Amino acid sequence: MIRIANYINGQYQAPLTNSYIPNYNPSDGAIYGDIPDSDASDVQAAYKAAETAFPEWSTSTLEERSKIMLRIAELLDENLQKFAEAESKDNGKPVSLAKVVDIPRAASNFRFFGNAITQFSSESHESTGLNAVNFTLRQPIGVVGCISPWNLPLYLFTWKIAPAIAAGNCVVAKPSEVTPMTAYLLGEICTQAGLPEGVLNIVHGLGGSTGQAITEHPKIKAISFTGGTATGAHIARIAAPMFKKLSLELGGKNPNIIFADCDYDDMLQTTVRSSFANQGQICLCGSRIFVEASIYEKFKTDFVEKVNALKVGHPSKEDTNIGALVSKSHLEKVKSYIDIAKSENGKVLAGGEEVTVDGFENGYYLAPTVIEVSSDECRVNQEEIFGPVVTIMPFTSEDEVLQMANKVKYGLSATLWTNNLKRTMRMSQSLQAGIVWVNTWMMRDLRTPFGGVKESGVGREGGFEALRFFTEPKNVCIKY
Ligand code: TXE
Repeated sequence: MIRIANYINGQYQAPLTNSYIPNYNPSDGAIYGDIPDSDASDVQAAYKAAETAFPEWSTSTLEERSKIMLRIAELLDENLQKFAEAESKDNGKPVSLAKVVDIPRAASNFRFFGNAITQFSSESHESTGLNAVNFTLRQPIGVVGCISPWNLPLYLFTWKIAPAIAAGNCVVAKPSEVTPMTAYLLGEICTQAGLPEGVLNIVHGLGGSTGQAITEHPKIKAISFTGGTATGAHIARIAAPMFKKLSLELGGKNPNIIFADCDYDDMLQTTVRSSFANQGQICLCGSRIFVEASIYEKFKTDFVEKVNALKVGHPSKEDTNIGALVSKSHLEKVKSYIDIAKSENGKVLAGGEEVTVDGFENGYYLAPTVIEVSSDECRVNQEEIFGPVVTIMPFTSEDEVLQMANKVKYGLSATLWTNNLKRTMRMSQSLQAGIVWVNTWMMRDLRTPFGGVKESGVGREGGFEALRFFTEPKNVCIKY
């Protein structure tokens, strides 16, 4: 049993509540540790540490901040295996995936923002004829709150923390209670890298108590949140009357639009990945696949064959493509959508069933599932399932598919497969999404703005957008 602790003021500390919640291993369904069930008193202790650290950290040189952040990145790289195994055990994802995606990306987040802060600049405006010059000071906000989800635990946790501290803020952060382990391990790395006490404080606990206390804290002036849309709306309701800065990265129901003129093999291979990577538990997964009618039957056959060849297995096995879903309750939710699909005349072409993995019979495994739907308006095509379930249906014209693609409440990302340049431009302009990938999926350049429209969120993370979010612009006008 592993008992984890909060990381406050550079020290690991038991929660003031002295209360704990169990932590499950999704690959076998067993409890393997427990985590602090922190409340507002723990959040207050974290806030105090952050407040105390702020004057010094916010006036430290960019070189000092950058050096520490690059060291954190290096230490994450050096501890790749340990972190990847911890992530896999907590989340159910294949260790092989955590080793090439989650942990390297967490290191990149620190490396990227450690460098970006040295290049961050602000505008100046000479007011000619008025003998005045205006410039913008970009000052850190103070103490900020970062709340992250369970699907890409350390990856998304550090995607918020790194720009926040690079910009000179001090942080009270909460990882998901479902996947707290790598955030816990990060504390030790930060201490080793020389991050001053109190700059980053990590409080573990449930959303409704710990997360709520961060959101409600009157002196935590900004909240960066990634998670479900309903939770995002709840946080927005609390934060709005307190005039907090808010960055919300929420759910998605992303279209994957395939035209007959695409590079077929590349499309097919990438579509398997964009459908089922991380057990389909990525907000960017292309869960609605629209295929041009002329290649629909061929695609259907080839896709189903490839999906059936994916190996569902224990996350520690090298040949596992699909690991376990994150929790029992999430597995039940995803399965319920398969039943909904059937009741709406959806045809299950692949998967649709739980999988029993030998020796791990209580794990949360589900076969990658492909559902052919007859209408884009059915629930499985409209609601976020967030698991290894995709729908497919044909389309006949660009206008038709554009309408269907946009006819959901979400607008995070869209993928387009075509070699027609004019169509690429037309569609990119008209798709209601924060990110459009053309002939690729989830190719990330950390300088680009990242986020969604409609109910997929508010604000953008990434690059200078994140540094802008975590700073307050102040106009200084000097008359000379
Ligand atoms: O997320 P929650 P859940 C979607 C996906 C999933 C659904 C619900 O559809 O099925 O959301 O997942 C914290 N105040 N995504 O329930 O609850 C919580 O502790 C403050 C999309 O796991 O939104 C955790 O740290 N914080 C998504 C974080 O919010 C609160 C990734 C996210 O949890 C809180 C994950 C509160 N009142 C799920 N309640 C994406 N966009 O990538 C909860 N939290």
